[in-house]
Amino acid sequence: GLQFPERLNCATELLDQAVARGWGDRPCLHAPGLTWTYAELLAQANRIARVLVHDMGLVPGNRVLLRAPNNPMLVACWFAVVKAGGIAVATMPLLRAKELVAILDIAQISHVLCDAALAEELDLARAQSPWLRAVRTWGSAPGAAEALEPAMQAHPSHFDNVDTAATDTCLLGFTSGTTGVPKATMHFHRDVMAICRCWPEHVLRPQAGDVFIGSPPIGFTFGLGGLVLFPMHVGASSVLLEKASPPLLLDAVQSFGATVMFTAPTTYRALAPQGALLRGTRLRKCVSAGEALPAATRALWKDATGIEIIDGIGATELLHIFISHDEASVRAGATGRAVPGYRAKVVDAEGRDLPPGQVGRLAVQGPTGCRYLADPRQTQYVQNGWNLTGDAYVMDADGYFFYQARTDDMIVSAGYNIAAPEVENALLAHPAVAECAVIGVPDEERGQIVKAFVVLKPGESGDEAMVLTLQTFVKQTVAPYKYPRAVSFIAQLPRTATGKLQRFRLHALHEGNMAAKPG
Ligand code: 3UK
Repeated sequence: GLQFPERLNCATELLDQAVARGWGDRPCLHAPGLTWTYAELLAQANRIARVLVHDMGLVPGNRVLLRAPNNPMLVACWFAVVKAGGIAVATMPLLRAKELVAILDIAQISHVLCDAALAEELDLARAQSPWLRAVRTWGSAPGAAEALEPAMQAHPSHFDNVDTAATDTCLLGFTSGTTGVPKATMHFHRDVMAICRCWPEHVLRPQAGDVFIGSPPIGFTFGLGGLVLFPMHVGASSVLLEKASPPLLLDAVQSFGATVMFTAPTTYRALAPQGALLRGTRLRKCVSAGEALPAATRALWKDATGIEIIDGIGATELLHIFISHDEASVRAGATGRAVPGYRAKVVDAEGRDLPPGQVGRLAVQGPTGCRYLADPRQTQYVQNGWNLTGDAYVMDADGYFFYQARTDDMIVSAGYNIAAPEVENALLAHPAVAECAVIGVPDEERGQIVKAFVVLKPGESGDEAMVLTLQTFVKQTVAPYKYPRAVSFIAQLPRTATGKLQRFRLHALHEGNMAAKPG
């Protein structure tokens, strides 16, 4: 089992100890035109920690909002906060003032460290916060008020980390908002070390020479783990990209010689046509999380690059991945098995265990788990000591878990249970389809019907003939009653900043269209 001492600061373990172990001269973080060694990152983090404590009045337990695209300074700020015993609240770069106001309020943020490139929305938000005491910005014009760098230069580059308890909170993760209302999850120093030990040691098995890369923001715990914590835990390095659209990511994998990539299924689909360019590069491991990985996407990527994707389901509430598989134990259509350290099962509506083969709610238990910050939804997520992730899964006799849908995305049509992703996967296999999303919409006769929103590949036309083609195609690959009775073509799907489909927006779109129709 995982044992941690009573006093533990995860910044000490991951950063100070890395240098103490003799990794100081190893590369730690890369960005275009820049590499920081472990020793350089430590020195930067120490100076920032001194600014936080001596200039900004931070005391242990204060919450510090971090706002930046993925870059080395963001990582230095994250460690500075944790070193000083504060609570890091890394946020999604795309958030606007309105969303920032909600976070400043929910998390009772007292301090902010912000990249000047993203200061505008913060300036709109900060006036509305009663808790905020001090802000520093980096990368601003020389002489700017609240500039971080001159303050850093006024301090020495050593700092004695605050002696925190293993069960002190060190970070707040905000959930990605597929349903709109954000929740903050609390995680301890111990939890950070636990996720470094579980999935990476048993599934990813990275080495010191690995170069990590990927698209998820550090404000999303998928990115924090994959691009910061996991590489540093083994003395490897990580490439941080401020913009990581599929073509930029592809270029960066090539130019930085990346070996381990983290991204979401949509990116693998978008990159697959150029995937052959990755043959002969150093890339050897590709991780997918955030959304279910369709079997067709796995096959597409394998054909293009020769690489078997490592799928894994994680959640902000559990901090990182808890069901996954390595390249050698892929089972078609399955997310994988419980990561060593975690237990997973499928339960019915009353929380009773279901046998293999039956669809139910996924329940997970392990070294990390959900602690919402002052939110009544805590008792929905954690019941009888098990975390209910809101996903419908089925387990086979060997303990492999097969994703069905979000519990809310099970469609009941004329008495049939239909999982939206199953229809989506069937549609995705058609060569004209680039992306698609399926919802259940109200229907007088059948209760609900399956409606598909389809993004076509360039050059395809969304006419009546295409609707028929797609409907016929689905009927040929899955049970005919699952075919989409309504098909609507759209230019792009609504997604969260983490790349997750927002089905609630499609429901709103459908209702809007219905209301607009005369009669
Ligand atoms: C869904 C998946 C099927 C699932 C996350 C890795 O996604 C992360 O956290 P979020 O809080 O969302 C959690 C929900 O997303 N999901 C994620 N991965 C998969 N569904 N297959 C997958 N591989 O509905 C889950 O409940 O945004 C992912 C690491 C850290 C994370 N926070």
